[in-house]
Amino acid sequence: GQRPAVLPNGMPAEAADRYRELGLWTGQTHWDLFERAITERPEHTAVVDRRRTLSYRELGEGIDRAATVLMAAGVREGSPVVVQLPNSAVFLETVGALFKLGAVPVFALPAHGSREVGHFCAMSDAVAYVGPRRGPRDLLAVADAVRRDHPEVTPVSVDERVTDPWAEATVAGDVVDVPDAEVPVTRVSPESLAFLQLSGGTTALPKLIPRTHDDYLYSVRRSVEVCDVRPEDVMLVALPCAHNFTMSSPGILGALHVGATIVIAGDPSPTTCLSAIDRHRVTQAALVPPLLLAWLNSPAVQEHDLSSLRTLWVGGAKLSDTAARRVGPELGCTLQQVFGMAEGLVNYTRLDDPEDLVVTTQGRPISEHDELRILDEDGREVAPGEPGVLYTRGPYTIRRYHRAPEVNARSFTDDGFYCTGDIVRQLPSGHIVVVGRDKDQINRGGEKVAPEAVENELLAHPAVHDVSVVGIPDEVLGEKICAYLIPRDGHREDFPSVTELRGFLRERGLSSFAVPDVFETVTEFPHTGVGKTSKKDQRGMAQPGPSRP
Ligand code: J2J
Repeated sequence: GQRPAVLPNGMPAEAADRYRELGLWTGQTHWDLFERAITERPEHTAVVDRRRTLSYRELGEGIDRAATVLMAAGVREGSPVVVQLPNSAVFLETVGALFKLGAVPVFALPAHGSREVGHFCAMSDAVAYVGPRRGPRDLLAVADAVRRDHPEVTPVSVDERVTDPWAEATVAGDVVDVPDAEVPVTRVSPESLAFLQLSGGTTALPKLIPRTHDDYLYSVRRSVEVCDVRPEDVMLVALPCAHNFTMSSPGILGALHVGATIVIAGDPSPTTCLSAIDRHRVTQAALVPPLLLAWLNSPAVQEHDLSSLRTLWVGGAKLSDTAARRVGPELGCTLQQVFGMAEGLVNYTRLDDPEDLVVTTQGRPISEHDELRILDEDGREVAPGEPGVLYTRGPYTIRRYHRAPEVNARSFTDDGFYCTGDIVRQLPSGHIVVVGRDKDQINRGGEKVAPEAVENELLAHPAVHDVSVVGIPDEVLGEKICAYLIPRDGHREDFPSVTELRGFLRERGLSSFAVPDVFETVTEFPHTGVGKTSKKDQRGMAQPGPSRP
């Protein structure tokens, strides 16, 4: 067909041409990446999870079996498919199969509730939803809700905890016959929509992030170079597979790009992960700051041989200097801080950076073609080294969200810069220090929560008159979620307990990580000069320590 004037990621065709001429975009697709590893390193171990160890050849076979099941669910070229699976080799088989069929994964996290997943189904025009067949109760409830509310979406269920998951997989409740046959490849344009990633909510419902093959794989290849990922490496996956950090920085796709081994931990706990490092001779892992703290403070560090570990990537939320300094001496490996976002821009401290930069900055961009603007409140560039809001544009940063014209108008400038909402300073070396945030978002140890999403659900409770949700400081998480509630008249005495409120939110389909840590009932909210609720004061109210003058 005709080439569109604007690509699915919002980039104009001229920008695409330039990135191709510069050699940044190579025309590679995600299936090409899988295919190359499968054909070039068939006997090398591709993936290890709690139950299965698959060579690249076996991964290829698993992908064909998954593809057969997905075709039975009506998945074809261009079909959006919501994937919500626990961490396991089945996740890789599913995503590989979707790429082989030219279909478009929509990357839900296991913690997303039915409210969010229903939104992903509707916004993407999903034809199928792949979820677990047995297992976590919350996840099964999401699958039930999708079946109930989205009859147009074909449910596919697969149990990652059996040795032959695809033999028992169901499509709309029926087991599918899976012959040992190769499924033909559907070749797609590298400029087409590769998948939809999710934004770390600033709006009540997460936005869908359209990434193309060309743009995303450029960032993966650059991450592989900056992080020195090698074919003999063994990468531990402890964070949710579907998250952008886990997928691409340098992540699962970085490992596949060089044909390395991916070890998927059953859970992120230090006990599980540190013993996996020892047993599988893991060379690298990606963590959010609270997990790094859990690892550092775990007695399991002494019990295991961690000498194989070369690099830890830590990002998703601000890492404290204190924790950063402990990595080298206590875990015997190099720290790379990562400041990234599913919309695009990724920064790393470099492996040969001096210690001071590694512990006090969040790194510098992976590409010399990343354009950064740091602006003050009036939209003017700040003086060098001064803090301001970070705007960015470049070869792998989207210039629009999927089907969200109103949000696009405020999230992107007319010339295509993305407003990150992060307040940063840039050092003469190019390194960035994240100093704050100019967006209504809570970053709970790397998990992004939109206060509005939580407020909307709490307001639906009959005992609640008004609600305001804010992030309050927490030593481990950085921030945790606090809901201030004003009871309705007549409900002050019989106001629901914390347990009841939590249950209410989960039942309404709110994601598990968005459920508040703390509930406070009050009679009124502090106000700003113009009578709006002052979230700033509310954050301060919960803050221990000396009061302001
Ligand atoms: C402070 N804030 C950070 C950091 C992200 C790699 C790593 C992380 C993500 C990610 C990612 C931070 N220090 N080191 O996609 O590829 C906050 C910022 C940012 C937002 C993006 C990747 N690293 N952040 O976390 O899309 O506020 O991506 O804008 O989930 O997380 O969130 P998300």
